[in-house]
Amino acid sequence: MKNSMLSDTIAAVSTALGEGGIAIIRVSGPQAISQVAPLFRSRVPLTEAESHTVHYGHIVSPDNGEKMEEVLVTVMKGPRSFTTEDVVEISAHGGVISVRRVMDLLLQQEIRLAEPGEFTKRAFLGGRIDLSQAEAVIDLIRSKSDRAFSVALKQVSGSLSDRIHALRHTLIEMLAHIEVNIDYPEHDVESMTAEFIKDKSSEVMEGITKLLKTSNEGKILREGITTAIVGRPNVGKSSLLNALARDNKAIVTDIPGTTRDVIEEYITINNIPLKLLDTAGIRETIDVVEKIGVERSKAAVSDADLILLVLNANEELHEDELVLMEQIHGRQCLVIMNKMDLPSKLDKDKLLSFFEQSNIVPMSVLEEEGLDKLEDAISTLFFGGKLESGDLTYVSNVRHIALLKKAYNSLQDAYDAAEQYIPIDMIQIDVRLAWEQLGEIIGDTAADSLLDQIFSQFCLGK
Ligand SMILES: Nc1nc2c(ncn2[C@@H]2O[C@H](COP(=O)(O)OP(=O)(O)OP(=O)(O)O)[C@@H](O)[C@H]2O)c(=O)[nH]1
Ligand SMILES: [Mg+2]
Repeated sequence: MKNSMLSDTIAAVSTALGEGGIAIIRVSGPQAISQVAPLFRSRVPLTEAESHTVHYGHIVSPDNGEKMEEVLVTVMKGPRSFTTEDVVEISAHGGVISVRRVMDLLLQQEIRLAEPGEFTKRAFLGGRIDLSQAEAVIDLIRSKSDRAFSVALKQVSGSLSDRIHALRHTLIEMLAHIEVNIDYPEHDVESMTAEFIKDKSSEVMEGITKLLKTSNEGKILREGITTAIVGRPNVGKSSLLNALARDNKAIVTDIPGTTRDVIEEYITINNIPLKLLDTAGIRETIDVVEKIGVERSKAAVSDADLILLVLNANEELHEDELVLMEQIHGRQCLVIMNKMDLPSKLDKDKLLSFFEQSNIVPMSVLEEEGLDKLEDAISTLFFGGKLESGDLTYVSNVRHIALLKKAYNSLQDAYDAAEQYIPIDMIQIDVRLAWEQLGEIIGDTAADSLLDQIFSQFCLGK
């Protein structure tokens, strides 16, 4: 059924549009080779080319044989191709006209423009990758740090799929046991079956819990830690942003109230991606623009995953700072005692009544002192410093997380039912549900609308 939809041939430019070294146009479908052949002139006709070979030649107009572009064409016959169908990849000169000429000719054949993600969708429908692997391809493209890329690469290779398969395997065992039980109730010792169901449900629930535990870290790796730098005017917030970003992104002056708007910058610290937000210094003000800025600072604080509260060590704690400290109490935050190059006037005991010693970082941004300590404190806070070692399987996709939770709940229901000796065919429903919910992660039991929604997130030509 699925395959009848795939009989047409699709084409798209798979490289970024604009000028570049080369542009690659990808064509896929059961007829791809015979449909591109009339447009390609080379020593070996495309229809006689062996799989996985590259051919030099020209794209020609099929009407008059005029040479339209000079290209290299790669032939990959299915199922040993990305889409599992016959694939022809045309490497052309990387220019707008070149790409348009080739695409125009292709689209005059029985070839249509691919939808975003359609190549990957065919790889999925062809059974080459499952849904969680396809989704990891999107993550690969969007990765903002080396670490996030490695995690996505592992998922593309099937690390998450393997875990899901293992869990589902246990559920199938349970279902088989239950089935026998329903068919041959005379063989059953009721209490033994209940024990079996409880054991196996717990086992799978444990597996799910382990995966869910990785989800926080996974989300951070994927989306970055939203980090708000806040404090009173002139304490050195913009200086800190510049130091962490190693760039003069924000304006720094000795005039309090320099920063009026939220400034964003993406950085990575020990491979952890951070979205840094420099904000306007918080104080009472009658300046209309600054007032709006202060409001935005407060909004940034409430949305942040991490708050860096910057204080000027050369001044005593200000009333506004005490209010801020009250507000951020209990949140993930680090206190930066800046300007340590100047004599300290800060009441450290007062600080310690709000924050742990380990969350207070003395610094002098001006003299570049303490930056390493701050970076270490951030990685410890989020990954306990253990980021470099360990397994790279993280669940970060919200869809996967939601399904894992649902499957967990279904199994909890099965467990509770077994405990209460509820009839076995009722328990069967819960176990089957969990099996389906886990299956949806890898696309084994996914609706078409879901597939469309997922693949439409891809770029054209992927
Ligand atoms: N002595 C000393 N001066 C610093 C240090 N860090 C920043 N400054 C100076 O403090 C002044 C204010 O720095 P900014 O980074 O603009 O401060 P801010 O917190 O962004 O200020 P607003 O944008 O007004 O809220 C500048 O003159 C900086 O050079 C430091 O560690 N030691
Ligand atoms: Mg500033």
